[in-house]
Amino acid sequence: MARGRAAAWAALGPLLWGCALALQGGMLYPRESPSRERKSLDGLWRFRADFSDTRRRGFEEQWYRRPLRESGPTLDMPVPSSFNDISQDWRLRHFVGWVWYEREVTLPERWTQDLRTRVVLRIGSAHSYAIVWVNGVNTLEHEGGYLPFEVDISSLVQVGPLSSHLRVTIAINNTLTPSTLPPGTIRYMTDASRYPKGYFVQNTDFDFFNYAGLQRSVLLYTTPTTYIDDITVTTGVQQDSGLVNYQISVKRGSQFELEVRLLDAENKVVAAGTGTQGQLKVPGANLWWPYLMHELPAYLYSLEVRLTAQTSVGPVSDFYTLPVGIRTVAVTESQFLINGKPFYFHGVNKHEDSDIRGKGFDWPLLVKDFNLLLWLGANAFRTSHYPYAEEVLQMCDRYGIVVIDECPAVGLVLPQHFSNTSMNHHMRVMEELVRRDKNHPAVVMWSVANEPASSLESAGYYFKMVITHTKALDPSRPVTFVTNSNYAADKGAPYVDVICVNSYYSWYHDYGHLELIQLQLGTQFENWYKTYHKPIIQSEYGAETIVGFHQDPPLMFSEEYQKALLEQYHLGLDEKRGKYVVGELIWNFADFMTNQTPQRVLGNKKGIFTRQRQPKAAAFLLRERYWKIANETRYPHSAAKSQCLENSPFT
Ligand code: BDP
Repeated sequence: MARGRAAAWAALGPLLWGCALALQGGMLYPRESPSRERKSLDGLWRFRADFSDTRRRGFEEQWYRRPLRESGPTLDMPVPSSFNDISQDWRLRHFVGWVWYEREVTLPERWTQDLRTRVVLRIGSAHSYAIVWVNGVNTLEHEGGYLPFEVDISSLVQVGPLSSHLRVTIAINNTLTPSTLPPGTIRYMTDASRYPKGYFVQNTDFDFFNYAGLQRSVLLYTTPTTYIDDITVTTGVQQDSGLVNYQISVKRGSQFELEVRLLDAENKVVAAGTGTQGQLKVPGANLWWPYLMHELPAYLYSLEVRLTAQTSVGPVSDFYTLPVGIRTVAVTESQFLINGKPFYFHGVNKHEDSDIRGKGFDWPLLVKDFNLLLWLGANAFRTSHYPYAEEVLQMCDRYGIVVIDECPAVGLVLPQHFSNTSMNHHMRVMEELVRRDKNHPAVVMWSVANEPASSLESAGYYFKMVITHTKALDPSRPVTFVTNSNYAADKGAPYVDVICVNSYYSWYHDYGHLELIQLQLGTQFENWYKTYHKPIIQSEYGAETIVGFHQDPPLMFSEEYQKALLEQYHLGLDEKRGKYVVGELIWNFADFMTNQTPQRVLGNKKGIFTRQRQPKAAAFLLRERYWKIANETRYPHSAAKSQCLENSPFT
């Protein structure tokens, strides 16, 4: 069985994709090209939270009909950012309900006058339900944070000489319900002696703060009216040739021609083709490798697609360039293979989280985090527990950092979270995720959930369906979910390709008893492996640590305890590394904000870096280990020798 799985993904890779998305249209990253322009709407937006009892005053008074400042006071709100930590008003920090954003913008004349131009409004993410109006006209609704959505607004802006002024209004509701991802519940507190009338709280079962708002870039971009709507690339390797299979979808045109060229990193054309689908062969291809196995930056080709079409308003051309990494991914009974070589994940779990901007995308933070990942010798991370910004994955493609791409299914702990309504929404989110991230070579596996109650009877069918659907969407990558259930009770594990297991020995159990870790970890691994014969990743382990707390012999919460706990885990991991354990991802890269509870001191402190990205003692320990593993697992052809810890440019 395991060999069959490996054979399916190795070598050639799938020629074409198995299953059409139920979603309409592609979601190509908006890139500039000779035929496409971009206009960023990032910066200051007008903002108001609807504090009315029902939270519906904005709809009753139709705030979208006029400039927001005319219906009441507004705040300045930076985009991208979460709205929660920006103001000094504690009510806004905890706000649950509708918030309103507005931005006015002037368009270049050619966008509004040239009928061969298509104008698109794209929202990088809006957590969690969004309604969008353009000049007061309802144009789009979208459910789910963390993924982009867009709308063609040409007909709204190409209406007359004065149409270049645009008012974009976005209402966003951060309420989580049993059928959203992640799920949550609103609880009304009805004891009048303790709570005022109508008082409610948002309950969730996940361990990060539910930051919300326009947390990623908003922009306008153009394409011609007949345009390249989507490109799907899969890659394979045949002897020393790289294979690039492409499939292109064109919208709003039947009379068109497509030319495709593959350029190497020096901009030399190495292969070419025509038409909506085909295979390009690259003799002596440079493969995309994780950076510690080869070199930095990782090798990327560019797929240039050129469309020429005849339309009723004349000829149009469209150009789009997609970075392509040629690589294969396969899983055997005990290994995770990249380009046919065993790959060991030594990395981290992250969060999109920082002071003040919450989950707002931030370039300085992104680059700092990547510098820290290289310093650490981390070759992989999981996007715990939701899809990260596209710019993050682009960095991973360039840096050769491997990604387990997770959807926001975290906190599925009640039977109703496994209902048909939830399942349909979950499948749709996977469609949106695969549609957005399918072309990133760095993404080597999908994770459909984190720590669901997978021992519930209904979880079996649920995960069978969600995983089967994801595999049909993308037959080129393995699929998993991250479990903390007992190996014998887990109903979803039969359907995953890799067992990803979280455990917190000597933290949430047997507090302080570090001496038990090796035994318990060994038992955990043996149990899972003998039951499933699948490779295993230790997808979380760690200890809460307050920076600057010292205690020797180690006690919980001290830096010494975090180090000692990690050391015990590493001994247990080393027992099975090279056998069937194929990875370890520390929880967590950095401290991050959570809900307020007596268990959390200004957030979760299991980071090896603080929230301000300064190292705790454990960071140095992990760094020694990761570089040691990198040096042991490096392949002879690798040019990465200069990156060993001693000679590293980062030491
Ligand atoms: C794990 C969860 C993660 C938590 C972590 C912890 O997957 O989201 O933050 O525990 O408790 O169970 O620190």
